[in-house]
Amino acid sequence: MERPSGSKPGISFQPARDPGKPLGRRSFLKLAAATAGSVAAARPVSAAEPSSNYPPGEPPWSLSVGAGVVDRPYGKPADFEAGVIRRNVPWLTAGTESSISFSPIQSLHGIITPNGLFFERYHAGRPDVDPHQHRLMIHGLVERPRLFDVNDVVRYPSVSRIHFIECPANGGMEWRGAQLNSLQFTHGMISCAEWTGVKLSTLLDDAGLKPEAKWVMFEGADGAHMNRSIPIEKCLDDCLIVYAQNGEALRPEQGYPLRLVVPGWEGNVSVKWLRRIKVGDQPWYSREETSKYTDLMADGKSRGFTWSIDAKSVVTFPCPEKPLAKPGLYEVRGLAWTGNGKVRQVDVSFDGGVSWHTATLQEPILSKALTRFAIPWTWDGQPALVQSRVIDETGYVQPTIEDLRKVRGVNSVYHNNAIQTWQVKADGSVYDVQLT
Ligand SMILES: Nc1nc2c(c(=O)[nH]1)N[C@H]1C(S)=C(S)[C@@H](COP(=O)(O)O)O[C@H]1N2
Ligand SMILES: [Mo]
Repeated sequence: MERPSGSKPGISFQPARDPGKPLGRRSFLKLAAATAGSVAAARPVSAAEPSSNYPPGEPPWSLSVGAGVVDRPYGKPADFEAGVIRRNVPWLTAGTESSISFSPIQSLHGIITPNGLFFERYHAGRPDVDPHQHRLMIHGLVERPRLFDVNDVVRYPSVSRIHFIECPANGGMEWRGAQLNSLQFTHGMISCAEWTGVKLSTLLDDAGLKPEAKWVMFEGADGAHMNRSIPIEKCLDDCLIVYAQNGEALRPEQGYPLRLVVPGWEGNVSVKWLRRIKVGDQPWYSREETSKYTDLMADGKSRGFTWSIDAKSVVTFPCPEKPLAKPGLYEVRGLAWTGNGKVRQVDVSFDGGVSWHTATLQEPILSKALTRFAIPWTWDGQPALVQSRVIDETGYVQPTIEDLRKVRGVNSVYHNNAIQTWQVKADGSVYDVQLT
C-alpha cells in the first residue's frame, strides 16, 4: 500500500504481521477470540429488540423491586462489562508467575485505572503477605537503623499523589514490526492510580542519612527478592512509600502491604511488597539493572540505568478493539504521559503524519500522570492512518518508530515510546500498522 502523498519518499507501508505465523497459530486464535468478544459486547442494542422496553414503555427491571444491599458487601462491575478484564499473552513468558497482564485501556475512561484492572507484572508470582508479620527494614549508611511494621509507616504524615506506572517493556514486542493487533497488548502495560503513603524523604530523614549516602537499594518480599538501586537525589525528590491505591489498601497485585512508587521512572524500580531499604555509596548492579532492564544497542553494547519514561501517547478510540461503526462525527480520544513532568500538547493526524491537528487536553493535567486528549473527527468512510504525537513540558517530542530505530536499533525490548499508527479501513475496522 502507498503512503499518502506528502509523506517522505521511499517509505513503504508495513502492516501488522499475522501473529499466528511467527507465534503459533493457536495463540493467534485465542487473541482473535478475545478481541472479537470484547467488540461484540460493545455493540449497541439491535433494532430487533422489543421497543416496548424503551421509553415511554417499561422494561422488566422497572416493574419489580431490585436487589437489596446485603448481596454485595464489596462491589463489582455490571455483568454486561464482563469483557473488560486484564489479559495476558500466553507465548510471552514461560509461565504465568513470571508474566504480565495487560490493562484493558481500550475500555477505560478518565485517568484513573480501577484497582481490579491495574496491569500486573510479577517476577516470581504474587506473594500473600501477612501485614502483621511484614516488616520494613531501613539500614546501611544511616544514623538510626529502623524496623517498621505497617502501622508505624501509616503514622507518618501522609500524602496522596496521582502517578502512572509503566513497564518499560510496554510495546516491546513492536520494536521489529507491528505484531499485535490490539491496543490492550500494544500499550496495556500502563496504569495510573492515586497513591497514598509517606514521602520516602521523610523516612530517610528520620533514619538520618550519613554524609556518604549516595544510592539506595529497595528489595521486595516476593520469591524474586526483586531489588533495584536508585540515586539519593531521586529518593529525596518525589519517591513515595505507599500503602493505599485509589482510596483503599494496596491490592496484593500492586504490592500489599507496602510499595515503593518512583514517579515517572520505569515501572521496574517501583518495588512491590517492599521489605528492605539499604542506603549505600554506590549502585548494587542487581540482576534487574544489568541482565534485565538495560537496552541492548545495535553495536552489542548495553545502556544501563535508563530510568525515565520518555513522552508517549496513543489513540484509544478508534483502535483495533473499538472500530468505527459507520461514517460520521466522532470524538477521537487518547492517553498521553511523560516521565519528565506534564504533557504540554498532543497533535493528532488522520493521514499518517502528513498533517497534524492539535487536540484538547482534558483536566486535570498532572505531573507524571496519565493525561486525556480528545479531538472531533468527521470520518468520511475513506481509509485513514490515525496517529497521536505528544510534546511534554520540556519540549521533548514523541518520535516515530523509524527515528527510534535509527538511534537504538531493534535489539532492545525496552523504552519503545514510538508514535502508534492505526489503519482505519473503509469498513471501519482498525489495524496496528507501522509506516517504515
Ligand atoms: N518485588 C517486586 N516488585 C516489582 C516487581 C516484581 O516482580 N517484584 N515487578 C516490577 C515490574 S517489572 C513492574 S513493571 C512493576 C509493575 O507494577 P504493577 O504490577 O503494580 O503494575 O512492578 C515492579 N515491582
Ligand atoms: Mo516491568
